[in-house]
Amino acid sequence: MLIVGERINTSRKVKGESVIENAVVNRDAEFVKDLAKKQFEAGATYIDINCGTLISGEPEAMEWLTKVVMEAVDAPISFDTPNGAALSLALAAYDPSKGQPLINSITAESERYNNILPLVLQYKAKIIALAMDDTGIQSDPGKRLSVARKLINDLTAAGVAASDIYVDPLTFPIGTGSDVAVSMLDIIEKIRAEFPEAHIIAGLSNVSHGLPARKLLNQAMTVLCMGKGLDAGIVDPNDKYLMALIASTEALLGRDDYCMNYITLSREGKFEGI
Ligand code: THG
Repeated sequence: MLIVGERINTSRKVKGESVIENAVVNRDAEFVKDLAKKQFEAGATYIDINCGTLISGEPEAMEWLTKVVMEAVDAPISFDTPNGAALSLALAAYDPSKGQPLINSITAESERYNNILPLVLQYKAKIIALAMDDTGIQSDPGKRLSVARKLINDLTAAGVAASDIYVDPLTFPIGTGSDVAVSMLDIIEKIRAEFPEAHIIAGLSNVSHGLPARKLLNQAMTVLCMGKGLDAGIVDPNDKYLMALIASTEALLGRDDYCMNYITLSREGKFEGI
C-alpha cells in the first residue's frame, strides 16, 4: 500500500488552532521538518504538502515547503494543489533524486486538466485523478465512474503510463447518505476490474466528516476499500492503529509474501501497545 502522509496541510487544526498554517506563514522550518520526519518514520511513502488556505501566498509557500521537506527526509513529495502556478514553482524546486513526484491532483474540469497535464508530462510525475468534471462531483456512482474512466483514457492517450495514474473516486461523508460508502466500494471494484494497471487512492478520512469517533469509521472504510482493490491512501501515518490495520489487511489479502512486511513491522516494535 502506498501511504501518502497528510499532516502537512495548512487547513489542519490542532485543538482549534491553525498550527500548520502559522508555521508556514512564519517559515518555521523546524516545525515542518518534524512533521515530515515523524510521518516518514511511521511508514509514509510520500509526504503530501498542501498550503491551499494561504491563497495568494500559495506558490511561494509551496516552493518553501518543497525545499524544507527535501532537507528533512529522503522521501518523494505529493504536491497537493489545484493551482498551476504553485505546482510549477514547487516542481521546479524539486530534486527528482528524492523519487518520482506525485501531483495531487488533476480532474476532468477542462481548465484544470489543460493546466496540469503539461506538468505531469514535463516532470514525468505520478498523477492523482479526481473523479470530477465541470459539473462538479456527481453523487450518482455511475456518473463518477464514467468521469474516472474518461480521465484514465484521456491521460493514457496523452502518454501517461496507466501505472502512474492514481484514481481517486471521491466520496461524501457517510452522514450525508447511508449508501455513499457502498457506492464508493462499488466504484473501486469496477475501476480495479477495468483498469488492472491503474492505482486507486482515496482520502480515507473524508467519510467520517461530522461524526463522532471518526477514527473508527476511517479504519473500517480503509479495510473495506482495500478489499475491493484500493492500493494507496492519503492518511495520517501517525495513527499507529490505522497503520497496523493496513499492514495486517495487506497480509490477509495476499499482498505481503510470507507476511514479511508484517513480521518486520512487528519486530521493529510498530505494533507495540495495540
Ligand atoms: N483526495 C486527494 N487529496 C486530498 C484529499 C482527498 N487532500 C486533502 C485531503 N483530502 C486529505 N488530507 C487531509 C489533511 C488533513 C485532514 C484530513 C485530510 C485533517 N484531519 C483532522 C485532523 O487531523 O485533526 C481530523 C482527522 C480525524 O479526526 O480523523 O485535518 O480526499 N486526492
